[in-house]
Amino acid sequence: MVRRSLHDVLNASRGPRLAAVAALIVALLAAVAPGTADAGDATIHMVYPHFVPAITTIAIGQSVDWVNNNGITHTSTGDDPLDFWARHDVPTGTDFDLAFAYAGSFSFHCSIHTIMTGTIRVPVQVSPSSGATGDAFTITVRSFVAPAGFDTIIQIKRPGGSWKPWRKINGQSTVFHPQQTGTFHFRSKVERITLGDSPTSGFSPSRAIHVH
Ligand SMILES: [Cu+2]
Repeated sequence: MVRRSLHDVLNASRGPRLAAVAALIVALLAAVAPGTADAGDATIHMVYPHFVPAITTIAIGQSVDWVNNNGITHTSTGDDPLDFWARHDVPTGTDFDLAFAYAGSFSFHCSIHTIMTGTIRVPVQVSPSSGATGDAFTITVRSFVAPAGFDTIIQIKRPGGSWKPWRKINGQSTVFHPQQTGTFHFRSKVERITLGDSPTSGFSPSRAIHVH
């Protein structure tokens, strides 16, 4: 009966039916588009004694979803002393979604099974990626909406040189005007300015600009 009715439907009015199917597909795609679902931009499975994967790379402003189907409770806890995020218990069958507004490297662990460790890596962004001396290159280190209480420390590696301190900012981005040709690299980390010992994250993955 099911097969026959489907056959009848397909032969009854092919044009309108195909349009309806196309509309349904569009609706389904919209339902699973990034940002509309509960799932994050990247998924970390909590599987004792590991976070899988152990290292996750996302863009500034994207989110990570810790998913636990392991049969036991785990936690997602930002490492001391930065404490970028507090312990969050994730019972089996549940998940925990967290957005990262800053570039940097953020290590975490399970507070229940401390051998479970992982890292979220958020690269700096550079735009454009190539240009001429004197051009304006924008180095972006955080999203528009970001938790307060953090500065961003930016380092630069000039052509032929090593990593050197460059700028400390509390905004989204800063502009670089190269005075020489070659490849320049940038990386950054956050500093928690509200704590006395000013703990920092690890440095972000770096990004390069090519000046000709
Ligand atoms: Cu655990």
